[in-house]
Amino acid sequence: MDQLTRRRLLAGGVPALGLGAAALHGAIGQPTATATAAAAAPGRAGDHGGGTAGHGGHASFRGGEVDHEANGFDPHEIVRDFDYGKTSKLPDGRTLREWTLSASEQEVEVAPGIKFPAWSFNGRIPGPTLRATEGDRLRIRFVNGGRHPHTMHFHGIHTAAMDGVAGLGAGEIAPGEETVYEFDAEPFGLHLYHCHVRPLAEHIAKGMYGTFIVDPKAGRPEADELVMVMNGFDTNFDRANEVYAVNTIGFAYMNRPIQVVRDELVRVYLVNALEYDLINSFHLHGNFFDYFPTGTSLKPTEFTDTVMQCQGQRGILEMRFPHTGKFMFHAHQSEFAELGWMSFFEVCEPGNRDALCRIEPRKEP
Ligand SMILES: [Cu+2]
Repeated sequence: MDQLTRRRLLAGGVPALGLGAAALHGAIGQPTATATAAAAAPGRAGDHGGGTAGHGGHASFRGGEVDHEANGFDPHEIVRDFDYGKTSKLPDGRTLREWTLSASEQEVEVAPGIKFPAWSFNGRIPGPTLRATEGDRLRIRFVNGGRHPHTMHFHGIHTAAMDGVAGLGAGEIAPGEETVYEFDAEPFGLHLYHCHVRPLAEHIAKGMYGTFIVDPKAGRPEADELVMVMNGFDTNFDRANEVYAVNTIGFAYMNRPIQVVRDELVRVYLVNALEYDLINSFHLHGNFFDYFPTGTSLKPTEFTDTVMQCQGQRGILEMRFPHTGKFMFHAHQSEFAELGWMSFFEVCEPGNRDALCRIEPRKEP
């Protein structure tokens, strides 16, 4: 099994991944993963070897684009998609927010031609970004539409019965079964949820995680808000990742940058959902940012251009770009960057948002 490692893939050019992964899937009898990149573009191996930026600042594993429509989700929409749930008022005046999340199984093209047999919440990876205000009552109906037991384990403060782990409360939710998790939104900050069924790393690495934001009661300053979940995919099931990304699709924001406006406050909710690698990081070019670890304080602890996060760690970044143009952000682990975790901000002139910067629509509460 050691004839195909990601380090050999890097050394030999990433396009080998397609064929290699397919061969391995056959060899070890893994389910439906397929990889068609090499077949789709024969003889071009090495054109974009290593997945680094090519002509015009584009990058990919071997050229081509991921079919977001076939995947059922688009990282360019996920990055500004916040789900406030269905809201109503409780007798005590508090806000009740309700969601339904379903676990399912689907094939996801995580890089051009590289398909991964994923498990997901609501058909997308990362799952919906659930957002509430400190003190709200939250009610999450979880339906297991997959073929394996799953749970939803939320970070935050709640009772043991609502912790979403085996043996407590509803425990593991069997295929076809459902449960309701209910608790208060506390503390304010940037949290996450994920499946907590063993083998834990596999359930998470399959794609069963999402962002959970609890806003402070007084809110945060107005900003262009982005959610970025750093993740990776072990496409040959050797407990090492072959593809790295923010919001699942390698190089998605290299090929189509995230557009922001000069001098406008940009706030990034950064979550590390990566498995198999202990540390991930976020490095910004041409600028610095304030960093709020776990988002639980309104005072930043650091003014920097690089933060690292271990598994499950997260934090809020706030920045303003003084200069227009394209600025990279990527993992400072160069190996991760070359395997997909490399992106661009494109900073546009204020007032020319429509002409120079087509900003994706935001979902309002
Ligand atoms: Cu699971």
